[in-house]
Amino acid sequence: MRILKFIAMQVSASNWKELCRVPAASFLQAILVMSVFLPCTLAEDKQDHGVIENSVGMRMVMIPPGKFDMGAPVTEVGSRIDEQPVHTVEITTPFYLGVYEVTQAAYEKVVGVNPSYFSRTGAGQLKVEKLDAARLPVEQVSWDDCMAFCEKLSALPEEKAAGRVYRLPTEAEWQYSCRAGSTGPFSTGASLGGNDANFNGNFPYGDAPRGVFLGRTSTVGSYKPNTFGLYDMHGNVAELTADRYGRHYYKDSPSADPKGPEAGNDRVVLGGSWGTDAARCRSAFRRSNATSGKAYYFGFRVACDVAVAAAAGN
Ligand SMILES: [Ca+2]
Repeated sequence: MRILKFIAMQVSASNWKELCRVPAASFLQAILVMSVFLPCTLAEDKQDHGVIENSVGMRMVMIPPGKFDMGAPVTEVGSRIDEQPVHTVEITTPFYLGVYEVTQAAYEKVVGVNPSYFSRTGAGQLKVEKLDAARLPVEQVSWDDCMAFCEKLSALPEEKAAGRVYRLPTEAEWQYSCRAGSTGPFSTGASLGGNDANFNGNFPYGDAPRGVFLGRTSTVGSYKPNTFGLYDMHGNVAELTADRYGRHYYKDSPSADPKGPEAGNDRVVLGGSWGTDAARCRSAFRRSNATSGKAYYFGFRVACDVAVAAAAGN
């Protein structure tokens, strides 16, 4: 069945005619060859490097525990008071994190609506008319919308059966994942240019040359991933996290698995977006947003605890 499904996916309506001209023997030969190699390829693709794929096609990668220096020193160009002091933080347990920002396709499958500005029917449709909008990140979502998405996704029968409970990553989990072992301003090093991420390329960072300004979101995974295999941590849509925002929180943050201040109305948003300069896409850059606030440059990615997924045999 898997082979037939794969063949059906590869053969579009436009090339059925061509296929019908292929002699039956050759066609059967091709099926036999694919039946040997294809199952291995698909199995490896789904499990390689700790990546899993859930029932709505979202890919999640396992992030290992570890220590990192959170925040940015005063000497880092663009560093702000709320990124200081730099302090060592330990992420004590592994977790899964979305390889991509949540796409419009995934959001619509789970919630039933697509609020995105840069979508097939959104106000910014002309900007993305030549793109497959399903693979663009969802935006115009509030923190409350993200929580509702996680709740609905976790309640899907297949996800419940797999024991996967979704949530937003904490700010520390997000920055740790964004850095992926790097210590400078970006996971790409000391500079960020138009070939590295989707941001306003008129304002690159470090010695990177000026690049394009798309003025819109881009297909998730269009730029190189970091060493954890995560795409678009810098730019595209800025990402909402679980934590409340505290301007001076880093001064007395716990060193293990910090979860943000206990009180406050605003939440932390990270990574910059298609509309910001490169400095606001730095690993340490943080900003706040009201839980009900929406914008066409805000999106999110989801986390899932490994212990929960592992207990269900994943
Ligand atoms: Ca992003």
